[in-house]
Amino acid sequence: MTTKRREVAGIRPYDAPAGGWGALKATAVAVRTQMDMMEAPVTLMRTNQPMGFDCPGCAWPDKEHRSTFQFCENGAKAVTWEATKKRVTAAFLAQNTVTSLLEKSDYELENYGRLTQPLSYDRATDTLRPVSWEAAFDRIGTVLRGLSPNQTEFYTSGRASNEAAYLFQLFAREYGTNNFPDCSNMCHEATSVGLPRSIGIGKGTVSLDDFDETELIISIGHNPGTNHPRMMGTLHEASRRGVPIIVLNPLKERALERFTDPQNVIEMATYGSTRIASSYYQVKSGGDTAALKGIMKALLALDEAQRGAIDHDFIAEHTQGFAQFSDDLRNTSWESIEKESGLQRAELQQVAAAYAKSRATIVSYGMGITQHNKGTANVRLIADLLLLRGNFGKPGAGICPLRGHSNVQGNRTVGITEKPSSQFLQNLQDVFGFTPPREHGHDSVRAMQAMIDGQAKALLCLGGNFAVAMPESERSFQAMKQLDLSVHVGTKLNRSHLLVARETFILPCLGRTELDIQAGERQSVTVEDSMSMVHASSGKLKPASESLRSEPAIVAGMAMATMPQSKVQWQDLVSNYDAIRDLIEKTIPGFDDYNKRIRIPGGFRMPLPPTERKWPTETGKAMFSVFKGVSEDVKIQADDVLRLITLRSHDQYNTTVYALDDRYRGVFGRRDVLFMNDIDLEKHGLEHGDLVDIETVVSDRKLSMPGITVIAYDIAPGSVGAYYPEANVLVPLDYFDEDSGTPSYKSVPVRVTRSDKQNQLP
Ligand SMILES: Nc1nc2c(c(=O)[nH]1)N[C@H]1C(S)=C(S)[C@@H](COP(=O)(O)OP(=O)(O)OC[C@H]3O[C@@H](n4cnc5c(=O)[nH]c(N)nc54)[C@H](O)[C@@H]3O)O[C@H]1N2
Ligand SMILES: Nc1nc2c(c(=O)[nH]1)N[C@H]1C(S)=C(S)[C@@H](COP(=O)(O)OP(=O)(O)OC[C@H]3O[C@@H](n4cnc5c(=O)[nH]c(N)nc54)[C@H](O)[C@@H]3O)O[C@H]1N2
Ligand SMILES: [Mo]
Repeated sequence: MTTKRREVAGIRPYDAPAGGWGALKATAVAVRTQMDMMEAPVTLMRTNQPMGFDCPGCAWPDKEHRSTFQFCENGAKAVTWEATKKRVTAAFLAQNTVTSLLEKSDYELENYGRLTQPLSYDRATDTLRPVSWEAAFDRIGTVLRGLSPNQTEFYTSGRASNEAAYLFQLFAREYGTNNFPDCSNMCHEATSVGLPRSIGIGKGTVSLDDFDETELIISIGHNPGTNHPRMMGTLHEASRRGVPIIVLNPLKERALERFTDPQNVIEMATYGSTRIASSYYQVKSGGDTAALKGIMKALLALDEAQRGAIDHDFIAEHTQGFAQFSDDLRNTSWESIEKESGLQRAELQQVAAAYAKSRATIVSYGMGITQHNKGTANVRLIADLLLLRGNFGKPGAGICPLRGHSNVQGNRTVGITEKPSSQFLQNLQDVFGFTPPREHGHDSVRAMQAMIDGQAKALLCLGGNFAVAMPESERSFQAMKQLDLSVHVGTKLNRSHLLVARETFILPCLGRTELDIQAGERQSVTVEDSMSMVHASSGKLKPASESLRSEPAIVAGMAMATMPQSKVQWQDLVSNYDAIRDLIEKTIPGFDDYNKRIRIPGGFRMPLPPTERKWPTETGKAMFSVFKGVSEDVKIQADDVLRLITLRSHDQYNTTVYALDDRYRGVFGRRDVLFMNDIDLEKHGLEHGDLVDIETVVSDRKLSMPGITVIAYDIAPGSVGAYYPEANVLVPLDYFDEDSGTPSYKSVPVRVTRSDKQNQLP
């Protein structure tokens, strides 16, 4: 970038490495603005410790939960945000109508602090008013009994514990529905659907030890410096061992370039840093399908030239479908691969050559792979790549999906799914004596469509911010208001709570960090991390208010009020969570000696057959996939159509915005920007700092976002980026992966034009 750019407010390059002193400073600010200084150090030290709570930040594991406190800036933000001193009081709510609160930003809403008592919406005054727990439960029960079960949607956000999630699915299934929209449907559903088809189980296969032994890491479509910060320690270590790290990502992400480990005294003292990516390929948004096919095509060519680039013995013994798979690769042209991926043949050949040399490879991936309308196919292509060299069931190798919410994987394991297996339903029937519904239910997109069509009448949310997380805000916000009943179990106020239905209840719960006493005993819950480790989590802080209840207690309260004749002993389960775990053990495989094993520090690992080269697929073999062609289904392709990526900033947790900076990308105090490559700026006749309008290219309706400041950024040409959740107004609800139902949040076809508002700039 040689040309001198105009100054744009809040935009300045951040030249420092990720981590380091910048991260320490940011942590201090988070603590100062949210927490009591006396409590903060103790609370932070308890994160991910044997007798402490599991970090609500991300699902990256810890070495046996025994390590000394691992510093993590964004983990600290997640903890301090929950352990804040700020409170939403009845007096505050009496003074602020729901209509006026809806004018506030997502950041302001949560920043009012913790919810302190159950609330119900009062239409006459347009305010949220305190209500007793019993009155709330009674009314929820009465409304639900008046509906047919399939008119109710049971939404889960992946922070809920195994115990709360298990009770939630039990409630819904005894009530009579499999409608389980779930944050996973917007996140790693492509993994949950794609991997079972390839290797027989929808989970990652690596452990932290594998990172110690790996010879190559390929990182595709995830941003660990922000979203899985504890992974940075692992990558840092690997890089220092000389392990090549190949990155495929349209954006230059600072943490994937270089990182200073705050635990490393020398690096900190000398202002040093470690390079992370050994090579960085800026694939186009949605271009991974083509890139992966290109790498594998090159690998086959290498093998033809000199046998040994692929593992023929492994393929013969353990897989099926190789012939069709390799035929398809041979028939895919380099021209189409280069065009769609935005990468050169020679670059993809380099990746193939590095891969052919490595005896143990890990591929890690995140939302850059799954949130596309070919997300499931993308995941399967990654599995294919690993199968080609037998990178399952050996040390240092495997697939590593980076999960989202800290217990999203556990929620799935304990039965939050709209497509339950018949065996699981039978187990419920045998143990509880009620007949669960067999027909499949709604995922997130289908639930929202049912709400828009008026088929769904009630929505119960175990956490989360459903309407804001979903695509097409205009329609999803309206759908919330059409409901007869919405119920939100949450810790902080958010927009979904305020998009009130005919009747709305907000039920405040204990957070992870807080002490949970039932029948006089301290309780712990359990969670499963990205590497299938299940362990206990137990908070110690004094609850934010005396009126809070635990998530299991709230779910049980609603269930008892809805089903007075229930066959489940809800009260006993709430009195002692061991009793919930006993039921999980009885109905779900892999939880043998559950209560015993979670009392061992570090917990235990769920079964992962592919790590022993066992493949619980229909054929008993690992399956290659065939992806015809190279591209996503883009309804409208034209020269001036760009692909929009919706992104998280460094200062946010999903719809929770902690602050307005995105330090590593050089954006400060604002979120109303569009990242664009210099080449595209020039093509569009735009300059860094111009005001633009974005419009989604859909045929039948207008989705637009006016008045955004376009800024020059090192992003693949043809791709642009804007922040989630603001940009959800642009994501079409009906543009999703058919296999997994995941919205295409990372490849929305858009046009960008100079804004009329430009003239109004000062
Ligand atoms: N601090 C913090 N931690 C979090 C979260 C948070 O919001 N804040 N969210 C949690 C949740 S629920 C989740 S799911 C995870 C999300 O963690 P990530 O998977 O890291 O999610 P995103 O921020 O959406 O970033 C996606 C990355 O993919 C790249 N990308 C976008 N499109 C493409 C593409 O087409 N191809 C490729 N190869 N790359 C692409 C983007 O440039 C970006 O670097 O993090 C979890 N942890
Ligand atoms: N455009 C676009 N949209 C996306 C994405 C994207 O990349 N781009 N990513 C998608 C992804 S990966 C995900 S996972 C979804 C996230 O969707 P959700 O999981 O629905 O959203 P969150 O923002 O994580 O939910 C925040 C709320 O959870 C509540 N909460 C926090 N802690 C607790 C707790 O301990 N218990 C309870 N009961 N409630 C709690 C608080 O009230 C808070 O306001 O968004 C999706 N939407
Ligand atoms: Mo997620």
